[in-house]
Formats: sequence, structure tokens, C-alpha cells
Amino acid sequence: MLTLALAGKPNAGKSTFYTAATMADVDVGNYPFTTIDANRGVSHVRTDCPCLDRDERCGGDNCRDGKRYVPVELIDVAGLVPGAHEGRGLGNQFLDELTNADVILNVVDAAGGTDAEGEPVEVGEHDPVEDVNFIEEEMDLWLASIVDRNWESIERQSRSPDFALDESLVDLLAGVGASELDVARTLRSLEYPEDPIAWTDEDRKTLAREIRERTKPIVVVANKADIAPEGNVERLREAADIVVPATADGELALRNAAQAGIVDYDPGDADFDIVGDVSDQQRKGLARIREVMADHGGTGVQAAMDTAVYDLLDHITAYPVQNDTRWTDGQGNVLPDAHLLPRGSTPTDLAYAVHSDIGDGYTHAVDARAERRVSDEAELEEGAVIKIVSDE
Ligand SMILES: Nc1nc2c(ncn2[C@@H]2O[C@H](COP(=O)(O)OP(=O)(O)OP(=O)(O)O)[C@@H](O)[C@H]2O)c(=O)[nH]1
Ligand SMILES: [Mg+2]
Repeated sequence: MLTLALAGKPNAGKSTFYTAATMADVDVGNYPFTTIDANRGVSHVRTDCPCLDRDERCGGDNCRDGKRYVPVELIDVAGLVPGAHEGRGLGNQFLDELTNADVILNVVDAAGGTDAEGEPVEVGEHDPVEDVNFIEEEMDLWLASIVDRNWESIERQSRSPDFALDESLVDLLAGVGASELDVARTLRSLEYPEDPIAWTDEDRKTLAREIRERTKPIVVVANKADIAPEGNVERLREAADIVVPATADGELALRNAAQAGIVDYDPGDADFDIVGDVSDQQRKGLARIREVMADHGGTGVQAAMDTAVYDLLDHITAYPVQNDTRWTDGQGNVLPDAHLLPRGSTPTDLAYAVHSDIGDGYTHAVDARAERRVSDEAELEEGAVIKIVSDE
């Protein structure tokens, strides 16, 4: 499963985002370091279900009237402060929690109502643009320190006649979630000495930064958009490549209200309907959330996760079925599973994602939409419905 990690300075709203996205009960508080131990749970990205192209919608929890929710892992870690890579705040132990994350959601207090350490200040007093840069820097420095710590061992290995720098780096960087391909591509993009003894601190830092960018891309979540002073979100957009304005608080209120039957709302909807009895105060609160949603096309919580997976990681959703006319599994469930795969994945990759035995026994695949056999090398598209034929 893909892992999305909520990182950011203390008090930015990471745990509120996490609670809204997973509906798990975790501590939220207006002070730094409310969270100490990481929270891990299942959330979902949202996409159009292939059943929209059929006469009937699928049953089951993962599809709500054609809105398909595909599971991902979400982790919520302790807040990071400048100097975290050297152990400041709750330190580098929490950076280590990010090692198996595929993508980082940097939750920023776009209202500027918390200082660099996460202590509450007047709204607008702190510049949130600073929070965009320091998280990136802390992550780069943390990775550089891991590379530094292990360099002596690489120098030792280099005395062996069958030493290969790329292989040693693959071993070293596997621990931070870099694949062989990540390392190969990174090395290709850099200039560096063949002999590890000739590497400078700067060479190692550059390597660390490139690996971090490749393995831990960042979406900036401009949270607390509901109270952000005019212009802050725009300035964040100028400072970072990918910025999604959000109100984690608003999403949490809506999910709770939906659960209580007060509103009709599915995560990622641009708006909601009030369907139950509400007090005047609730009505005002909901009206306020609706205004923020109108400005940004929703609460931004679902959008942030969708952007991370579908845009930044460039993944697609593929649906394996056993019956290619009815789009069902062996038990008759319509489109029971959805797999997130990197764009460029083939039917064989999907077979392996389903199960290694299915991958090993793969003979061919049928595109259930087109009702014909597809090549093993065909590039799967978003929403592909595929019957895998395997002799396993
Ligand atoms: N106005 C507003 N407040 C929010 C929003 N999201 C979170 N908050 C508030 O911000 C404060 C901090 O929220 P948390 O979710 O505990 O923040 P955190 O980033 O997990 O903090 P640490 O665990 O201390 O690192 C709480 O008082 C939340 O209610 C939002 O979208 N808008
Ligand atoms: Mg927290």
C-alpha cells in the first residue's frame, strides 16, 4: 500500500487532518507536541469508479455512487522544528518515521497563527512561507546525516576489488526507501568522483538532496485556510510547486456531521447538503465551512491526498476482475479491488500487485472495457478493468 506521511511543524493541524482522513480518534490540541508517538491508519484517495460507465453502480463500502475510495496508509508524526535533524524538539527519531513514506504532506499553518516552534501567536504574525522551506531542509539534512554516518563503511568496501559504488549506495539507501532505479537515476543526474574517498561533504549533501526529492516528494497543505489572512495562500503557491489549501477542521466537522446524519457529504465533495436538524450555531458553523469550500473547491483534505498520489506520484488505479463481462470476482462482487500503480505499469505488473503467485503464473490479460486481449506490455490507463489469466 502507498504510504502518505503528514509532516510539518508542531500545531499546524496534522492530527486534525489525520483524524478527519481516517476517522480514528487521536489527540488534537492547541500546543506544540500534542502528538508524540506516530499514528498510523488507513485513509483513501478518491477517483471515478469504472462502474460509472455501466448501468449499475457497485455495492460495497469503497464505492459511493461512483465515487471510488482506494486505500492508502496515512501516518501522522510528531511536529518537526528547525534543527530536528540534530535532535532538536522531538528530534530525528521522528524523521526516521518518514523513511517508508512514499510522499510527504507538509501541513503548514497558512494562517500564520503559530511561530516556528508551533507556539500560538496572533493570526498573521508568522510567515508560513518559512515553514515550507525548513521542512524540506530538515529532511535533506537528515538524509545527508545518514549518508555521512555510513560513508566510512563505503570507503572500507571500496578497497575490495569487486567494489561497485552504485551497489553500495543501493544497500545504504534502501533503508530510506530508495529503490535501485532511484539510485541509478540519481547517479546519472550527478557528477561525482568514482572513488568514495574523494567525495566531499558537498557531494554527499547533493546526493542526499537528490535522493530525498526523488523518494520523498512534498505536497504543501496550506491548512487553516478558514482563518488565513488574505494573500497567504497565494504567497505559499509562489513558494512551493504544489500547494493545496485546506481546512482540516472543516473536513473533520463535516465527517462527524455526516456520520451523525446531519449532512449529506462524501469526502472530496465540493459542497454538502444539510439533511438533519441543526441548531442555529451548527448552521452558522456549516455556513462558514461552505464559504471556505466555495473558495477552494472543497475542504482540501481529500484533494491533498489525491494530488499526492495521482499528480505528484503519477499513479493510476487498475481494477483486476475474474469475470470480464460482469466485472466481478469469483464471488460475484462487482469491481471488488482497486490497485494503485505507477503510470507505465502493465498487465504483468498488475498481476504481481494482486499476488506474486498470480504474477508468476501470468499467461495473458483481457481488457474488460474493450472486451479483448491486451498485450503484456500495454500501458494501463486510469480506470483500467483487467482480467488476469494465470495458471496459478
Ligand atoms: N482554524 C483552524 N484550526 C485548525 C485547523 N486544523 C487544525 N486546527 C487547530 O490547530 C490546533 C493544532 O491541531 P493538531 O491537529 O493537534 O496539530 P498537530 O500538527 O498535530 O500538532 P502536534 O501534534 O503538536 O505537532 C488545534 O487547536 C486544532 O483545532 C483548521 O483547518 N482551521
Ligand atoms: Mg499532532
